[in-house]
Amino acid sequence: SAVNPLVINTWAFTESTKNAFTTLKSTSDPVSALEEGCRTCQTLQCDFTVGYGGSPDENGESTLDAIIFDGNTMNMGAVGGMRKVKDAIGVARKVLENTEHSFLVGELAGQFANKMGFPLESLETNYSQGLYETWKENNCQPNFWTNVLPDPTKNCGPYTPTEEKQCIKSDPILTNEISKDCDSKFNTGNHDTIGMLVIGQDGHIVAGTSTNGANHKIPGRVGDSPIPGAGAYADSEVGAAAGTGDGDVMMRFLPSFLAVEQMRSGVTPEAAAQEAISRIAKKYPSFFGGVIAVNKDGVIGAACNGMEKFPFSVMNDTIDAPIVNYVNCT
Ligand code: SD4
Repeated sequence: SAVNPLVINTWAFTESTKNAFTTLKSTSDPVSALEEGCRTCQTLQCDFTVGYGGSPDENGESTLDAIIFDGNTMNMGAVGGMRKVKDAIGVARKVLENTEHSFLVGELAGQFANKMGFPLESLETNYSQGLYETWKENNCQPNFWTNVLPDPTKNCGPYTPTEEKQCIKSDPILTNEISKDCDSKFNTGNHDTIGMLVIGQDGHIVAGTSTNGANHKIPGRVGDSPIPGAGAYADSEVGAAAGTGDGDVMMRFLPSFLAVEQMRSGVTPEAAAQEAISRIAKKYPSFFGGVIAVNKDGVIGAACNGMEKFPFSVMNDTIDAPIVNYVNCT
């Protein structure tokens, strides 16, 4: 059935929405639209959380995660912790279309990319270097990703176990006060992955993400964004969903898969997104994250937790430019 072609993505990344929609109109290919949309954010370094030069790990290196999930074929391509290649979404497409595999990781994902023609280059910038230096000067604080303190004599690692209770992001046993403090620190420039959902005129639905992950992560850490069913999921018979936020926690609940399955069972995209968020919040009340969802009729919904409002950007044929919507969070 013919639907109104549609692009929706997390946050107010309207340049991405616009470029994706323009590509969708000119190619009628949702995969190309999604790739172009996410690439726009990679190039613009959206909030320094997409593309090169952001979220340096404990060694100061930026690594990239991305996925494209095709809801027609139920095929996918993803990269996780990819080193030294800027165009993560472009490489994800190569994994999708040029291999029988689904997911390549790390140094070797970069080598695959290089064989496919992508240049190997440093992902470091003055900005990412600055984040890293400041964090090191601060004795590697804050660090939400370990439950032990770094050994100051060892240049931020390995870690020395301690009795002292650190501010651990999303630890359900934290008091609200500490948890809020964690949230406020965590929310400072440490989110905003792009997650995008595209519906073509012919009902072909594609979902994807691109991100540089989380600040000061332990090298090797991969978040939710490139994981199918966690960062993004699509089924052209039903709809699609994508998530953003505290990926270490969110991936445990496969929120994008859950939202799509909720829609399959007949609930609205809004209720589906809310169920995906609520399932996580039940165990991790202060977790930070948002989910966007769309059904095959082009009805959209979103839900969020741990922030006040969650913006997402939408474009279709009925409007001249992308519109940013805000959903109130639980
Ligand atoms: C991650 N989900 O790597 C990403 C970060 C993010 O909004 O989406 N922040 O955990």
